[in-house]
Amino acid sequence: MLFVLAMLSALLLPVASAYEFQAYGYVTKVVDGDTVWFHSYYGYKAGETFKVRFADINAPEIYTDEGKESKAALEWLLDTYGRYVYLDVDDIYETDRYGRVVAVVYLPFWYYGYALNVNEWLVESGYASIWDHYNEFDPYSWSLWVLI
Ligand SMILES: [Ca+2]
Ligand SMILES: [Ca+2]
Repeated sequence: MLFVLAMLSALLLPVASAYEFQAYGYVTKVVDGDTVWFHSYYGYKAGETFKVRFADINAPEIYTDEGKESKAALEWLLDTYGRYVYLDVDDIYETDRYGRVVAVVYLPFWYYGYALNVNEWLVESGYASIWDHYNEFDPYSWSLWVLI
C-alpha cells in the first residue's frame, strides 16, 4: 500500500535533480540496511564484485532489532522487485574509509519507466535516517522516483 501511494505521488510531483547511472549489476548479498555486495555487469568496475555503502544514509546497527528490521526490509524490496540495480557512484571520494563504494542505488521498474531511489526509500520508510556526508550527493534533494 505504501508502495502504491509512493508510485502515485511520483506521477504528480516533478522528477528531481541530478542523477546518473554509472553501473548496472546485481545485488549478490544484503549485509545490513545500508550495505550490500554488488556485482557490476556494465559501467563502473564492470566484471567486479564489491561492497556498496548507501550514500548519505545510516541504518541502525545490525545487532539491534531495528537493524535486523532494516536489513529484512531491504531484502524484501530486492527479493520482491528485483536485484538488478543501477548505481550512482560518488564522484568525489568514490569509496569510504573502509574501501566500500559509496553510491545511491536505483531499482528500475521498466514497465513504469521509473527507477526507485532505494536510499530515499529506506529513509521514507523509516528504516534509515539521513546522514549527509560531504560528497556528490544532497539527500535533501532526492526524490523517490527518477526517470529511467
Ligand atoms: Ca556519480
Ligand atoms: Ca552528501
